[in-house]
Amino acid sequence: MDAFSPLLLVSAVALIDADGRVLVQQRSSGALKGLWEFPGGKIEAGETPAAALIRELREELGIDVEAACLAPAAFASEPLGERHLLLLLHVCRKWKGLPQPLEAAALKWVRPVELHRLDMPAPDRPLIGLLEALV
Ligand code: 9L3
Ligand code: MG
Repeated sequence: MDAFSPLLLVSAVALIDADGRVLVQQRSSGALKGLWEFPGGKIEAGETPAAALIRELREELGIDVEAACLAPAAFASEPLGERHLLLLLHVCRKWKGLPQPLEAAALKWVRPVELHRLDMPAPDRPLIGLLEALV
């Protein structure tokens, strides 16, 4: 990994419920298996961050969100394995459907302060403080 490694753009969301808890999902395979992350995924060529997230949330959780409900909140730029990842975090308080672990090993709703105790991918970790301040 050096300064010229390709930058991987990833869009993610902190879904926040009525009790101020945040949804995290546990990755089920690959190098990050077992880690708890904010749901989302790679932004494909030609997609906006919001469009990528709307697609990913259907695929991963079976829920529908509207672009207007996705507020960009923060970003983290961190090395991850051989790549450098730019994680664009949104917050969302309104969606349709009940989140299900369609791709994840498990889902859980946690208070922002509890995120510190979870094993999260490097790019997700710097965003915990923001959620504590926001929720
Ligand atoms: N990633 C890290 N934190 C996140 C998300 C959604 C993704 N909150 C990392 C894991 C993969 C890469 O970004 O290395 C692409 O994500 P995905 O498309 O495999 O979910
Ligand atoms: Mg994903």
